[in-house]
Amino acid sequence: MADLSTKIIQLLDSQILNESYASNFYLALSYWCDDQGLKGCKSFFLRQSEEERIHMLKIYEYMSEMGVHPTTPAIEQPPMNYTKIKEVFEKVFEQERSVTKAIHEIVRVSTEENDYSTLNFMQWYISEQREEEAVIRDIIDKIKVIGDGGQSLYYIDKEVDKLNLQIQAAEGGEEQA
Ligand code: OFO
Repeated sequence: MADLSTKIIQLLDSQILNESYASNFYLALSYWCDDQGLKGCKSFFLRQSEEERIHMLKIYEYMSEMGVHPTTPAIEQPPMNYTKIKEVFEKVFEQERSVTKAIHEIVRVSTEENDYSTLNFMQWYISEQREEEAVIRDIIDKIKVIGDGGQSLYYIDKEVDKLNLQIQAAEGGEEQA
């Protein structure tokens, strides 16, 4: 017997789709960056793609623990072509904002339904989204300062690669803790 309401099941299924789409979207961006010679950005999006897959799997596990069979969704093809790196990060920001909105909706409905398990489960996603949005906002701010034409791309890629190292170091620290 399921311990979740029909409405919450629908929202979690749809969140599985959001996370899967995000994973594919970042995978596509990773190889767009590869094509542009932006190796730092490529690694950034590849790691992000893997993280989104983990976010998706966490929802599968939660639903399963609650006695629900999650729906594996069909995923729409993400856009493949961009003109500028700034456009890429702006699209990423838009994407993250829409995921944040979807997460807040799950929190709103679980509060309304007194579904404390889902409310508790979603707390991790709230912090994760806040951190992701802050990272992307920071990159967009840097691009605004550096510019995104010609040689600026080299410096943008270097900045994103610095960020890769910081994230890697922070994740290493988390694993050891
Ligand atoms: Fe799943 O963390 Fe963003 O979308």
